[in-house]
Amino acid sequence: GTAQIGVTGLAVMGRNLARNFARNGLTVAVHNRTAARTRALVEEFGGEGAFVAAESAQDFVAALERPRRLVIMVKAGDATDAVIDEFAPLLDEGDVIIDGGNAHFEDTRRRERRLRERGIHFVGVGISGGEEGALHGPSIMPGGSAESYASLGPLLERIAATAPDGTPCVTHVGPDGAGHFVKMVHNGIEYADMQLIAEAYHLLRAVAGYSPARIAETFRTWNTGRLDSYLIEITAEVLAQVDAATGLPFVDVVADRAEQKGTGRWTVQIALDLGVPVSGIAEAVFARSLSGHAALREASRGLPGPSAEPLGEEEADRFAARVEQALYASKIVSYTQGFHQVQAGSEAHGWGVDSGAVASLWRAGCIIRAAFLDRIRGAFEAQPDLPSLLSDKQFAEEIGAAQDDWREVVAAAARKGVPTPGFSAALAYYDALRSERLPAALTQGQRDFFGAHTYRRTDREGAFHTLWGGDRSEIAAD
Ligand code: 2AM
Repeated sequence: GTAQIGVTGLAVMGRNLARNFARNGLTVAVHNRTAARTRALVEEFGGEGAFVAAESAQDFVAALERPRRLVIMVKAGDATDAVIDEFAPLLDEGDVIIDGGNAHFEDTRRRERRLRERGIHFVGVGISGGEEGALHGPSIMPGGSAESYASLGPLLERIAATAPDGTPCVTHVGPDGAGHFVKMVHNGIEYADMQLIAEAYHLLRAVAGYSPARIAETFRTWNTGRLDSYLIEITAEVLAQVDAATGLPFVDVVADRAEQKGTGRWTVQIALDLGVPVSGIAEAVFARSLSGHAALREASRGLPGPSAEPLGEEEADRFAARVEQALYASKIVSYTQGFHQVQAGSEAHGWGVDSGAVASLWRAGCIIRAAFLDRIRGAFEAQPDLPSLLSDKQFAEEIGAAQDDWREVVAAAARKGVPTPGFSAALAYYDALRSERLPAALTQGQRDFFGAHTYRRTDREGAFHTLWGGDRSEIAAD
């Protein structure tokens, strides 16, 4: 075969990825269960580059140069296993199967183990950037063996997004499921970013009394500063949109029930297993879930709240500036939590993930791309063992400068009855981390009281138990 890479599964993501490879000078074998899609791709886009259309699995495999590199782009789950089962018997030792779907990293680990026994490399790759990214340059998060990356990496570099400094947004993240894990956390951070932006909008609307068009302008201004990011940019577009049918702002005619496909939920589930406090991501997942509980919301509509008079013009503008501070500070916390989870996953699985490299490949192509990520990359580069983003001098200074306004905004939200679970959780995380003493000491006392769970002391080594039901003296417990 002559094709350097093959793509099977030619729905829009697979088709765009195949076109991206071809447009960048690679010969691409294309295949789909239903051959009509393969034919359609070549008919419509055949002029963009060198495609080899294969109708059967055998033809597809035969079209690939060795070691074969075959990208699976089907819906994550059973379909992935079905396609692996179809192709694996046709492959040889040293061939590489690449799963570009949104697989759960534990599935990727299982598939990698199974295929490794047969000498086949299995590379789970997180791909972010949606349809447009797949075509014009996504952010690519490959896991799998370092050996497979040696041959695959140069091909991925050709199609990846390019960061402002010219670096392609692809790096070998780590072995087996590391790529899909990092993609999962990316999506969790995306949920948190979106929630924080939604809260900023809600506050500007309900507290400052701004119109959607005015808020669009505000976001456009913010997008020229430290919040410069894809999500802020598209938020301005969405807020400026006017519904053609009614002439109303688009946001006012869209049903306020947020949906989800599950990667945010996975992030939180895994975080719970790892014991990582990703409260911002969790609040974002819960906020979407709450919005969808129509009956519960309907039944609660009559509950009392504060009076909702918007601020005067001048006060409103001052408040808007404070919201920018609160948004930025909360965003720093979201990323602090997300990178904590990346490191916790890396340690649990022995992946050796480099946080700076992860920040680097999120700088372009993906949904959370932002100027901010280059600063995170810089922070980890300057200090690779940075215990937390909040320990970085610059971020600590910025969040310190924002904290007064941040508190004002959270307080105003509470007074005005605007729900800000993201801002509030982020502030609580910040305050908890900087606290000298936490009430966890009291929690330990309670646990010892009802369950003899024991506690440790600040002044002596060892575990202790107080005889709560007896004379309340303390005994050594180990
Ligand atoms: P299809 O065009 O034959 O339906 C998204 O659904 C993509 O995944 C489509 O290209 C689809 O192929 C493919 N797909 C879904 N389930 C599949 C399976 N079990 N085996 C092979 N391809 C599958």
